[in-house]
Amino acid sequence: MNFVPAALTVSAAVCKTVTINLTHTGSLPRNAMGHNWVLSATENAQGAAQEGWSAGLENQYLKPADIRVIANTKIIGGGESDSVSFNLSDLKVGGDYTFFCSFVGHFAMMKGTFTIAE
Ligand SMILES: [Cu+2]
Repeated sequence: MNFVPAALTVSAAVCKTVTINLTHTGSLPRNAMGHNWVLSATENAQGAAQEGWSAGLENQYLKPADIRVIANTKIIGGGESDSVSFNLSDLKVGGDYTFFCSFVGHFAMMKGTFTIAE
């Protein structure tokens, strides 16, 4: 139960837009072992994840309109995929960002660093 790779680096000079393609390589359905990919500032990641648990699967385990969430895919189950695109111009080069899964209980293991280089 982890992201591969666990660290992502993008170049602000090269990329205006980033697209994340998330694939769930397991086999369990989304209600049992769903995963998503959520980006936030590192200082906001744990709060956004834990407060998302009560929002339920229908809200992708994220508080609706949570301003701490920069980008997210939906929750997917085994064999499924989803993508999300977002604009790098809203983010800071050298900023401290974390991506994580907001499915209940996954935050401790499912997270990684998102780095924006020059
Ligand atoms: Cu997960």
